[in-house]
Amino acid sequence: MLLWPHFAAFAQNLIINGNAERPLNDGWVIVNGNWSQQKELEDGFPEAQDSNYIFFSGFNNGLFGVPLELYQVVDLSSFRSGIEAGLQTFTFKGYMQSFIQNPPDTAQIVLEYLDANQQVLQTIPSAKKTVIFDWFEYALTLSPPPATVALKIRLISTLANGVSVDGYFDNLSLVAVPFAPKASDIVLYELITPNGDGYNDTFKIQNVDLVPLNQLKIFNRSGDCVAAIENFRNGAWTGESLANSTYYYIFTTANFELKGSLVVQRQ
Ligand SMILES: [Ca+2]
Ligand SMILES: [Ca+2]
Ligand SMILES: [Ca+2]
Repeated sequence: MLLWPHFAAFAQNLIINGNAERPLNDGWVIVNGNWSQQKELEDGFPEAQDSNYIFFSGFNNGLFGVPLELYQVVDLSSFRSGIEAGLQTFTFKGYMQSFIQNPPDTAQIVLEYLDANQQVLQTIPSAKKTVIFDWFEYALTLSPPPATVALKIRLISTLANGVSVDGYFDNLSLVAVPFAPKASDIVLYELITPNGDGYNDTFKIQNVDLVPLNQLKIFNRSGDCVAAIENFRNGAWTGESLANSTYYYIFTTANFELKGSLVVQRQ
């Protein structure tokens, strides 16, 4: 009997300490500036968007126009099979505000997709916001390029006025959007030539990692089941003791079933 996966019904925020309610060395890295938790409503600071604290890059008199940066790298490797298949999306949301000055200091969020070598695959910068009196909600849906294994979230505050750098941030979240793989996302190869030459030596199912709980059954022309594999993975199965012939498969997942033919050809 097969047990099918149950997707979590709640949306988990993948960002550590995304609301500045804990010290910023919990989850965040300071590039430059005096970033800290700022308690809301003290000394003219705004009300927090979430709970009691906001991200504040500090007092930096004279650093006009110098971007001060705080960042966090979120590991997305556990979503890799869905990202590689182009099916996994994420929702990002964050809030920005500036102090009531004219001109106001700026707040900007820059997102970067990183590959396994920490190289930047794509950069998504927000506008440099100067919203005062209220929080600006910055929200977008992310579709990472296939090689993505991490997302770098950069908070950048730049001084335009006064002695403190007042681009504020609060309540940042990154949530994976659940998806159910469809039959069209899965492709079964139709030929095995198990002779060790490196070509088609094992049976392959494209995107099989999207459906880790599955069942593969192989039948001969008489309809006898000659092989049954629970939770098939690529790379191992060479057709075992099957003689040269055409066979038929039924590949079963939680949501669909695929049927087709399979040729085993040993030279
Ligand atoms: Ca907060
Ligand atoms: Ca200022
Ligand atoms: Ca071969």
